[in-house]
Amino acid sequence: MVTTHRFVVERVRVSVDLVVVGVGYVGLPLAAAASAAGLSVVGYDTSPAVVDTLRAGRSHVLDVSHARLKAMRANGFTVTADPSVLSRADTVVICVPTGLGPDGGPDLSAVRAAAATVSDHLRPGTLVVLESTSFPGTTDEVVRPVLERHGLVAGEDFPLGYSPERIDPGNRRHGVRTTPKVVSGHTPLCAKHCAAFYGRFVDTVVVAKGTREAEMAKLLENTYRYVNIALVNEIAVFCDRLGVDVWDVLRCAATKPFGFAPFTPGSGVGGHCIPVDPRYLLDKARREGARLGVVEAARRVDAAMPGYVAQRVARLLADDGRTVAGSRVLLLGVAYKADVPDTRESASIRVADELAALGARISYHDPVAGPVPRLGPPVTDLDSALRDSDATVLLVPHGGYDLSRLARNARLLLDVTGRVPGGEVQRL
Ligand code: SAJ
Repeated sequence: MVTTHRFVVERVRVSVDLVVVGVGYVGLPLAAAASAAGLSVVGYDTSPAVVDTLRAGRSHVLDVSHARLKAMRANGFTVTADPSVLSRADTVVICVPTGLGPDGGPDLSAVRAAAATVSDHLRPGTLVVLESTSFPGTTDEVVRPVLERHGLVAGEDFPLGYSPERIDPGNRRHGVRTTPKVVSGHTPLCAKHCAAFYGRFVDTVVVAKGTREAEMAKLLENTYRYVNIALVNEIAVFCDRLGVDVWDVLRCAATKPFGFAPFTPGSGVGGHCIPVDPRYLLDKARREGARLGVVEAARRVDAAMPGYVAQRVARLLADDGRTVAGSRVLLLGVAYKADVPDTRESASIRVADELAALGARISYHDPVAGPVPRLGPPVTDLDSALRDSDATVLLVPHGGYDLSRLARNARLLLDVTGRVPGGEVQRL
């Protein structure tokens, strides 16, 4: 008699140390740091373009080079659009965008969708961490109910935490491993799990009292920048009225070795964090019936800066006997900050709108950021554009600009950045 042995092979679940949900400018550097520390990491993203780009070995994130991505892949890093990988995760970190909705308020749709996908594949014991920036209560009141919708209970069946991202795009000095990481948990035990996880690849872990403290800490960090940028912008406008050189004021003030953090005036605050996060704070305050007067005032100052820059251009042209209407104005820099190829919420675009409303004929150049569709194609020949323009405005001090050359070749130059050498240059 032939005995057939039927081996019942339990599907061996090969666990993954970390699944990052959303491999963008926050998720990919996180994955890179964990991978470099030897963790097995999988990136999960709903964008086929992101998955295909990374699978082709190309990084779409400034702070993760192709070489670093290659090293990650050599360490076993893979990317997928298949959420079933989440069922094999020991830890899931959600790094999806939290922007503004059409009403100007918080848009948590990506966070909700990510939490729903995680909940569909959540296993008992999996640590789930939210990194996306949002108002206090998001982890507990928005994410937790979604994760629990199939019956698992946070703090009992799985640990739940919040740890704000602190990625500074383009910052070569501070990365994920070397930037202190604030962590928190739904319960003290959740916080311990969260701290132990990040402690595997981050040098310094700081445990907050709870998820709301960690959420608020992040909003404070960025709103602090927003308010102080508004302060120096307000001082810059006042100095202009007084005939005081605000750049020399800032140079002198910055010598104070304590109690003063230098900020620079400009055309306004751009990017997907600093102009957005204070709106999350203001929305939370509104819903709680509270007023944040300092933050509201900063918003008014920031909103006025593009118009102020446009007025300064008009003044520059008027001193040259020209009106803005019909003048050719060249804008240098449409990225939201220097040396970052990103135009989201760029104040430069708001300056373009203000100048166009005054009748100026706008052209623009940016050596780093791609074209801005609604401004038309950028100029490619900078020298001829400088010669052909009635006025040039340096809005973003990209490292690739030869500032002395700009001063020599521009007919009229307004330097919003305070970087162009030479006493005769008009500055903000
Ligand atoms: N800006 C000024 N004056 C300043 C500093 C900045 O006008 O003195 C403008 C910039 O031009 C830019 C905007 O503000 O348009 C934001 O600049 P940022 O340097 O804060 O850069 P982000 O938004 O790319 O990154 C910030 C992080 N930056 C720093 O801490 C230096 C940090 O606040 C957060 O980790 C990150 O946002 C985030 O993701 O929250």
